[in-house]
Amino acid sequence: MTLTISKVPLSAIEEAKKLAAWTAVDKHVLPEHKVIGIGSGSTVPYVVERIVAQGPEVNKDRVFIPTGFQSKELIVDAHLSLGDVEQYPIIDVTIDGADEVDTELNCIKGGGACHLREKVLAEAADTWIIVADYRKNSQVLGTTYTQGVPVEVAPFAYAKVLQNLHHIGSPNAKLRLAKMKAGPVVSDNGNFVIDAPFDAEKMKDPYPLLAQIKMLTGVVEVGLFCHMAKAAYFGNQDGSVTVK
Ligand code: ABF
Repeated sequence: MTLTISKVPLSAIEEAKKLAAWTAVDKHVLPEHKVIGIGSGSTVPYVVERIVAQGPEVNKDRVFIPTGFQSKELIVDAHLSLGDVEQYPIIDVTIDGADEVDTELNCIKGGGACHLREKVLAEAADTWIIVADYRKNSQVLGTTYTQGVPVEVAPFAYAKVLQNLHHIGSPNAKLRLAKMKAGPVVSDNGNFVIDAPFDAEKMKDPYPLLAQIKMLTGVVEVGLFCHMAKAAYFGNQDGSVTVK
C-alpha cells in the first residue's frame, strides 16, 4: 500500500503512525457508525484526517466524543460535531493510541495523562481499536515503555497512594512532574499522576496487578487496559501493517 497524503515528507515513525491509523479507520469506521470516540496522542490526528476524508456526506450525521482537551481540539478543528459521553454513553467505535501493547492486546496507556477518559470511552464502545507505530508492539508490558504504569490519583491522597505502591512492588513509583519540575502534572480531571514501574513478572499478567492497584483508596484510574481491545494496528517501517 502506498500512502501519499502530505506535501511534506514525514519521518518513518510518522508514516508508520499514519499507516496504522488509516488502515484501522478503513476497516472499523463504517458509514453506519454514528457515534465515534476519538482518543489522545500523536497517532490520533491521522485517525481524524482519515475520517474527514470519508467525506461530509457521511460525517454530517455523526457525533465525535473526545478523550481529552487535545482530541476535543482535533474534532473542532476538523469541523466535526462534538459530543460527550454523558449524552452518548454508547459509542459505536473508539480508536485510540497506546504507549505499549502486549501479545494479548493488554495496553499501557496514560503517558499523556488522559487514561481515565480513555478507559471510559474504551468501555463505552462496542468496538475499541488501538493504533500505533511499530515501537509500541511488545511481548510483555514495561519492556519499551519503562516509565511505569500511569496511576491517576486524587491530589490529596497522592502521598498515601505512593506509599502503597512502594509496598506492593513499585519502590521507584514517583509523582509525575511537569516540565522544569514546575509542579505535578494535572490531568483534565484535576488529578495527579503517579508513574509506577513493576518488574516483568508482574507485568506478564497485568490484570491482577490492575485489580490490586485499583483497590488502593485514592486511585482514580490505572493506565493498564486489559482484555478491552478488539484489534491493534501497528504501522511498520517497511510500509506494512501488523494487526494483532
Ligand atoms: C494516548 O496516547 C495515551 O494513552 C498514550 O500516552 C498516547 C500514545 O500515543 P502516541 O499515539 O502519541 O504514540 O492514547
